Amino acid sequence: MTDFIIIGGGDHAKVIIEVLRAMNMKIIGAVDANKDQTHVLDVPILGDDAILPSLRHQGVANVAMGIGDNRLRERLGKRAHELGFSAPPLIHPSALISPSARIGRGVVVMARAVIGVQAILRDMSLVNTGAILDHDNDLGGSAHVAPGCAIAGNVHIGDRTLIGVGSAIRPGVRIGSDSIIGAGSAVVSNIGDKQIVGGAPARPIKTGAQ
Ligand code: JB2
Repeated sequence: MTDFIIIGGGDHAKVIIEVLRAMNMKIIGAVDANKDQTHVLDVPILGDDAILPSLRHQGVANVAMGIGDNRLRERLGKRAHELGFSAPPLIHPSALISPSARIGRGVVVMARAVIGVQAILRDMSLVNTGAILDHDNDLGGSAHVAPGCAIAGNVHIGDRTLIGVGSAIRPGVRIGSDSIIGAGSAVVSNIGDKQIVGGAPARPIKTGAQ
């Protein structure tokens, strides 16, 4: 059984705990910035990020990123990498992953998600519960596709972009980095970097504000 430390002890960490258990992985504990917190579900909080070097020194090899915020997940994932931790992809057993998909370091694919042929999930990206990414998608590093999204084929999504819950994206659309697609959007044309859009069809809400 492979040992994991979870980085983060909030709501996303709870979901990660269940993915790890469904994969039959062993959880040593979690680290969280909130020193007053003792547990996330029944998993003990061992301390804050300052204890990561000693955990690595003690032989703990793997981290699971229990942080939903894309920028924070990216930053803490890089730090864990620098400390020598591995971040194996976490794929819930009920997810359907094409054998030709490329899955990066620290990627998480939640329950009932579907990843199509020759899709690319870059490092630390997150495909949440029941989301569909069809063939030839390219999901950027630390990007997040929220629950129930339907992403058609050949869509490119940039680094750290959030696709809000239940959104739909037309085939071949390109979405830049650091953008937010609001919940329930229908994206039918390209979206640039650092855009915040919403609605059907999706239109700018505000720009450059992230
Ligand atoms: O630097 C940090 C740090 N900063 C905040 N290091 C560590 N180790 N932990 C940090 N945190 C902790 O992340 C906070 O103290 C808090 O316990 C946790 C964030 O918890 P929260 O429940 O606010 O968010 P989340 O990231 O677990 O979940 C969000 O994203 C998910 C994708 C929520 O919006 C969920 O609903 C969503 N499903």
